[in-house]
Amino acid sequence: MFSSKIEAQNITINSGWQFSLGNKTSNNWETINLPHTWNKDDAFDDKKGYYRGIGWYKKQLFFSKTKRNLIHYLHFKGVNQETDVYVNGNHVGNHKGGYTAFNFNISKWIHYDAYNLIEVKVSNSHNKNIPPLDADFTFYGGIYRDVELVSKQQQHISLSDFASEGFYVDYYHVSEEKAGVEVKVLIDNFEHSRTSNVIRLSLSDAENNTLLTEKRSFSVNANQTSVLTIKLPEINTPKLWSPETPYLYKLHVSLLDKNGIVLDEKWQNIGFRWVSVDANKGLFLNGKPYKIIGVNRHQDYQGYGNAVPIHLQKKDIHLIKNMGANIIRFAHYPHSQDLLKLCDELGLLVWSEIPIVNKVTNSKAFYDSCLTMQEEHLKQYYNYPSVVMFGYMNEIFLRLAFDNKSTTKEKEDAKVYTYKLAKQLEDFTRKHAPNRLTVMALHFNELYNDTKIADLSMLIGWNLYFGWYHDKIYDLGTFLDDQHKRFPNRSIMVSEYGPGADIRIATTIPKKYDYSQQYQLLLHKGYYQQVAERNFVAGMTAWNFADFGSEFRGDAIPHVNQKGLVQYNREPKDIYYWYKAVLNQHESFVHIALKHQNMLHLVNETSYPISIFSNQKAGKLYINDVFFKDLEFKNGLATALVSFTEGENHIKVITNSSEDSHTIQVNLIGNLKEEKIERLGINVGSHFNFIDSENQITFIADRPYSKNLFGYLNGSPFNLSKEKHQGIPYDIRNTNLEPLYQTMLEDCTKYKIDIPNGYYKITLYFVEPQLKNDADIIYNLKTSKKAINNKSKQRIFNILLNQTLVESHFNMAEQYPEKYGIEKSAKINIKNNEGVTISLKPMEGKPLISGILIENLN
Ligand code: GCB
Repeated sequence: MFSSKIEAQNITINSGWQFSLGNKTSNNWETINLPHTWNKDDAFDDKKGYYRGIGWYKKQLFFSKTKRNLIHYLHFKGVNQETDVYVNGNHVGNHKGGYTAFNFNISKWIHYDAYNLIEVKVSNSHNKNIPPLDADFTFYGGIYRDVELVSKQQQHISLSDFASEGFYVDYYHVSEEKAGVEVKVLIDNFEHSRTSNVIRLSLSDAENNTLLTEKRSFSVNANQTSVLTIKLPEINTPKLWSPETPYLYKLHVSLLDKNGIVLDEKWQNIGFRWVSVDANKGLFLNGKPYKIIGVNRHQDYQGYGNAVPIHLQKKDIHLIKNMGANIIRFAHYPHSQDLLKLCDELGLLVWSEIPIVNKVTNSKAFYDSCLTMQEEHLKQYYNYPSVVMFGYMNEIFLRLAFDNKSTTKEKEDAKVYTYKLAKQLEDFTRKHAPNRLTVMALHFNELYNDTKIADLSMLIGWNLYFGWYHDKIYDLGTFLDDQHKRFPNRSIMVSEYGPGADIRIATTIPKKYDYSQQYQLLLHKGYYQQVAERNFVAGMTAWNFADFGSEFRGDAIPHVNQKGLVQYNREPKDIYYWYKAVLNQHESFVHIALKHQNMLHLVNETSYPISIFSNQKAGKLYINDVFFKDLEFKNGLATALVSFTEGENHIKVITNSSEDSHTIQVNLIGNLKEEKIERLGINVGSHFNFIDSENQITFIADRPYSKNLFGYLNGSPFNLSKEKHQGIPYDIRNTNLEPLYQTMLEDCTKYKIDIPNGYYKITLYFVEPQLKNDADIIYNLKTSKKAINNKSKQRIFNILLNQTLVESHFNMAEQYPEKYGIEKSAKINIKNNEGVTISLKPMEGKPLISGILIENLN
């Protein structure tokens, strides 16, 4: 038989594609490699919206006639979000959904000993029949995962069952005493006659000793698929899989022809474990209570969009494991399967889900695409022992909760059809993945209880933002207790929580919504404590492992959701190390939390509190090589109020088995008049220091004026509305100093800085917070520029530096129709020890100011 001579192949065809944005006749082809997205840059630039439309890819593939007898598939691991594939001009298939894999059998369109044109049309346009419809992340378009050309013998393990591996591993009787594996294999026969074949299964341990081998002969009719279910005998005293001991057995599945020649083969990790939930006692792994603590993850990465090389993605999983987490929720869509395999190997439990987020469309087409997506998801991710939960919806009533346009009837209908879809998906998931927990994530709203949608899945994840979007950090426990009391049969966990944090923001008085790392620590510590105290809470997954792209957002970095434990480029924030101190008990370590600062300006004081994280019990703190204090770590943390001296200060912490150090330049500001001021930045109207890391300038927290220093003589911090966090003006154009502009002082007519005599450049920073760009417009390219036309909101003021008028009739609404970050600079000669007084003299409305920078020109 010919087929045994030609090797089946699996070739990655990532390089040298031609890509054209828009229509394929547009003739602006460029050569690119996969993975690729066309939204890598435009989802982060200043103008609102990113390209959501069509892109074309094409490539020539040569097929030698020696491969004529093989069956050829194009295997796409992920294309966002709708794909049409053509071979030599023939439409070979369409796939909907951006996060699951798909295969097309292209054999019948191939010309042998010739080049074949492969064309792929991709669209990331909004499509009301494909989830996600709406979500807090960017829907980057493109072929953003690998593409493979898979060539198989005429009989092979099926590639046509929703692009799964073609076999499904189930476990039976798993316990400490014994464990069994049952495998269902699908075999496709493309021959025009009935064939006789053999399936061989062999199970080996991690040391490669074969434990069991099983063979089964069968025959398949011409052009048919055979399904075989083979139960391997139980093995005794199996080594159980867990995050602590991720022991993996290996299954080898091979398909042979009647002469014993191998036609196809696959390998699969086998992990013996069992998981259950109890409404009172939380989650159980291998029969023991097991608190799950970990993170959510999005797949994109700074500079790459969603087209992230797999080696970078794998680093995420190592970072998460190294932090000591035992679970990852891959949010809000299936992530690369390579990562799931790594979770098997490293020992991380997995929650995997499909992207039905915020709302659903009441159409058959939408329901169908959700169910197909879940079928792909379950079948493609079925075999990973790390996957313990399959989910299908996230905060599905979010839009309904904020809907003030629909009628009561429309809202009632939405509850009904959403529930109906959830019920179908729940039943489907239970049926097709019987050994997994079903799970759903909800937001803080009674709609889920009222509609009873929260009673559908086996485990409920609450996404809770107490202490951020609403209420206070310690209100979490009250909420959890209340839920437990009202729904005593429901198993719950906290599936999301976390505040935004920016490494450029530091404060000694952390406050809700200030984006400081210090507030991030307060909130995560508080949640950890409250969850740890409650046995009925299965665990928690922080939102989010890393900062991620969300085009419509305006956090301290525009277009990025900054709730990450690590930054968008995966550099850890302080909080990552705190988690490591609490959770990682393997590698002893200590970390000083001041590392993002190499300058410290202390106004009228010499001491500053620092935090140190360690998984050790105790340590010693040295400042400038002199013993300063014994440290005792509680819940991973020790703090010390350190006295600093002017200039370079060396901080060192030593524990039994680890040490860390940091050098920081300290500027003690006691009497400005007596100091030579090179540069002084002030973050007007704010309680936090903002470090402009690009220019190495610290804008110091504001203060009321006191003699020989600086400060405001009147005014109060500006708030757009009563709800504090909404008071931060987002989406400021023309700057990357957002946090400097986002906080400001209103109604301040006089600001005094007692700098010594000299020649200075003074820069003042302003923004009109009431101006709107198109920040309200979410997820599309529509723009709505609304300047203030309400004259009563205008503010017009003159700006004076001492007695000199530097700007007259300054009117941001009139002069800058967009929300611009405005800098005004003037040079001034200060004499007679008068310092500088900045006067903002109102002619209409209340003046306001965001920042001041003084630079010595002498
Ligand atoms: C949520 C959503 C998540 C958002 C997050 C946030 O509850 O599930 O997609 O990114 O809140 O940061 O607001």
